[in-house]
Amino acid sequence: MTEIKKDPGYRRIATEEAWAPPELITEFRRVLEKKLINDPAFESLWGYYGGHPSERAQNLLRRIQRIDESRIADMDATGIDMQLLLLTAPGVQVLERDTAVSMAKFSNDVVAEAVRKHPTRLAALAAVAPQAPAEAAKELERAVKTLGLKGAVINSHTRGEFLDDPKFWDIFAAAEALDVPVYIHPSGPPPQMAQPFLERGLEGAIFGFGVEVALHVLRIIVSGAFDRFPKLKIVIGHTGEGLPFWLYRIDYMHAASVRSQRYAHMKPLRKKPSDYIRENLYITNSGVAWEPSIMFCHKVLGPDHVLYAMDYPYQFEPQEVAIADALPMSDIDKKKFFQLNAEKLFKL
Ligand code: 1DF
Ligand code: MN
Repeated sequence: MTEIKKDPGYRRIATEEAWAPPELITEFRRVLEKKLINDPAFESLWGYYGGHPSERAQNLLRRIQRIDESRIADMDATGIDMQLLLLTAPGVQVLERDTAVSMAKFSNDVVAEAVRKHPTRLAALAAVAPQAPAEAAKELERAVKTLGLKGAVINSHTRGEFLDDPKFWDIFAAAEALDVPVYIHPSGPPPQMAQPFLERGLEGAIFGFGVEVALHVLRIIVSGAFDRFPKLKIVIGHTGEGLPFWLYRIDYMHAASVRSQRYAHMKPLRKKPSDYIRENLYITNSGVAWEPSIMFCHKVLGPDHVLYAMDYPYQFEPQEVAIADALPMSDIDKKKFFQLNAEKLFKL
């Protein structure tokens, strides 16, 4: 095994680490068995992790349900000082409204208890059910104020609907008022988008996840949500799901589209799309232990908006910690990347 440096001069805080209570896995299986939802990408994802005999699926299923000493042991073995826990995709968002609301509360209570037992090693984001926006906003407030959770995780689209729809904006209003971020974590593309991905097995983390989140964030930007909620902070993983690479073209084409009045529904924004990406967006390197991609994001978004993440247990590769340690950043920027940005953004 690769040597992982002890005392590198920063705490390694991993910010997109997945967990799921057994009760949620049971719900996933029920939704699949009873065909309660039309979502082929979800069927592919949890049809696999929920029961495939392969070593990858079995290890995943075991590890993801544990938020106890065995998880801490995996963290110790890989030099991770703290994990920020996110309810795994698609979270409660594939459940019926009332079940989703109660499963979100239940999960938040369970994860808060684990954090209480290991306050220096674990922190968590709150699950919310966008199916019920007003309840979601209330649950976020409860989770932050009474449970000490650090923001919200939303596993991207909810039954094919995206957060740029103002019907969801109670959630943004609550996050802004509480001064906590919303982490938009991927799930598979919704049915109206999934077919061409499914035909080649590309709907999951290999590509479909990233395309769907990038689309989701861009929808939020052009909707004007950040003009309505200028202090709203959104976090996305996987080195920004490709978005930083597109900024020049998005700015140019957005300005051209608005100026030419090509789209009646594309309204002028107060700022350029890239301004919102630099100011309102934070990105993590979850699942991407690759210098060119991380350093590109670092250059485009600046040293204060790029954070470390591992994506445990989906991507539990000890040598990737050594790769991140070796990134060509100044000492202070590396400390920001691994520790200080996470402490500030999530108030750890
Ligand atoms: C996978 C990857 C699954 C990530 C995930 O949650 C996930 C995967 C269901 O490899 O199937 O969070 N990821 O973030 O890269
Ligand atoms: Mn993930």
